[in-house]
Amino acid sequence: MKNSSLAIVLALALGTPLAAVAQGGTTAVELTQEHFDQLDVDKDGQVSRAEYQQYMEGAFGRLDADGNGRITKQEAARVLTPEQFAAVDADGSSDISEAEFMDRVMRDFDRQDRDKDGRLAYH
Ligand SMILES: [Ca+2]
Ligand SMILES: [Ca+2]
Ligand SMILES: [Ca+2]
Repeated sequence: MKNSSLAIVLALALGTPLAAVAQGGTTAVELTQEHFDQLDVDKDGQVSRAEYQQYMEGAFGRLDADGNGRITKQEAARVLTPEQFAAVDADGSSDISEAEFMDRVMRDFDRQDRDKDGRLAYH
């Protein structure tokens, strides 16, 4: 599954699988207004890097059910396919550290931020 990184992020952040989005071979995974509203904490119509980072740190905490600082396959099973899990587990240790998680999601932010102004705007 290529270019599914935003789907991974959203699945992790929102705690819901986005299997439907990944169907049909499309790579155009878009934030819905609902997703966007959850990320846009100060409701200025844009998701800043800080808002995104804060949200993702919270998402990591929610997924790390036993609070040991690592997301295991079991903890992620609800939201990630094995392929998505492997993509985030950069060092192949079979669990996702907070560093691996944040590295992945912040890279996704930068990729989505096409005009590089540090914000994502809903369109
Ligand atoms: Ca905002
Ligand atoms: Ca854990
Ligand atoms: Ca790892």
